[in-house]
Amino acid sequence: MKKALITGINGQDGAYLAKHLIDQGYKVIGADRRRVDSLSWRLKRLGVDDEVEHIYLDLLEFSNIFSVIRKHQPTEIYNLGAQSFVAASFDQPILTADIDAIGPLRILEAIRVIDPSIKFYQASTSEMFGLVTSSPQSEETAFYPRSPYGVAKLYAHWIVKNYRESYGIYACSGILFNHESPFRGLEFVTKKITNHVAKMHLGNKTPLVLGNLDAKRDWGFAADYIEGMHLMLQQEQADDYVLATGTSKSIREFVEMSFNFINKEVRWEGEGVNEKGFDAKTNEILVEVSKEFFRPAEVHELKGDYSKAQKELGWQPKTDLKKLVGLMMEYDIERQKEEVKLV
Ligand code: NAP
Ligand code: F7E
Repeated sequence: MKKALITGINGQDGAYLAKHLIDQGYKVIGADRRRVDSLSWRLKRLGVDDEVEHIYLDLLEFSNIFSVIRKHQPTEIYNLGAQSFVAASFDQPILTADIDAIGPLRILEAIRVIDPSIKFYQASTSEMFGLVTSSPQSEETAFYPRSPYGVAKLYAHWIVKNYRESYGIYACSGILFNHESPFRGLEFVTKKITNHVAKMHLGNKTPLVLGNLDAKRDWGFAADYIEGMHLMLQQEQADDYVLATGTSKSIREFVEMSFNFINKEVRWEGEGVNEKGFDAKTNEILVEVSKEFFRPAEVHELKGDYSKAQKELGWQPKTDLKKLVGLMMEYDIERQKEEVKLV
């Protein structure tokens, strides 16, 4: 039986990947750092929490990583654990580097010593392209990270390549562009938007406050992307692959699509931090801009070229942005209704 160890099991991707692997007959060891309370609500919502063997693993602690791998002897390790919020990496750059750059190195060292036949997946990111040098971005595009998060992930990306070339370890990096879902963490812009718009739909009058509305992202659906992660570890040779949709939309457009879902049109007025979004019919203020949510250095535009993954893995995205916004809005409206019932 194949046995997968997933770090970051309680995050968005960890939950979807666990479900996918369990459906494929895997035994899943779900690892996350220790917390006072369990945070496995995503696994519960997907109906697989009881099938996952939960263990503690902190990417900061080598002895912990080493003994977990030696004890459980997984055939595949998916390293999804990370300090994954770009904005927070400017406040905690050293912690981010320790978890996101040295964390994967700790796992690779444990694999090298314990059993180099263990296959390894590293969650690389389009944030490594940062201030892009060409568009769309593929596996061949030069990197230019713009945050401590992007720089840390770039170290991890190269150390994966290095261990593959130096020790023959089957180690892959999936260079994934932004992928979202109803289970996205609340700080990320898509979820912040759909969650707030859902609240406004149910009567909340507080405007949604955002930062840079002009940044553009290539957004896909997380459940599609984790299938690509799994495929990367099933090839004859380990390699790195971009997963993306090949389309790019602004935060402003994502806001408009979310309000459209509740039958509201947004009319924009003003510029920069003075810009506001109004309900085109009622003139109610829907959106405001605050400096608080701008970053010291911004990634202005990302758009991925997933043709290598399509050709070699047979992978392609199945969910377009309109459908994704619909899935997130439906979920958030229902969840807000449940919370209202509890009060
Ligand atoms: P996520 O929801 O933030 O999940 C990350 C998980 O890592 C969380 O459960 C977190 O636990 C855990 N973690 C944090 N610090 C840790 C530590 N020291 N030791 C062990 N676990 C730790 O992220 P995601 O969206 O599922 O993304 C999965 C991976 O893909 C991440 O590595 C991310 O950087 C990368 N990635 C994501 C995207 C995207 O668009 N989603 C795109 C490219 C790459 P806490 O809840 O306790 O913090
Ligand atoms: O920001 C802008 C912000 O935090 C997207 C992570 O999963 O994807 C994610 O990183 C854009 C940025 O995601 C707000 O300035 C405007 O340009 O949703 P985000 P991210 O930074 O792209 C990559 C691929 C990863 O690897 C990361 O782990 O939206 N923006 N206003 C805002 N962003 C946030 N969070 N909040 C705002 O109010």
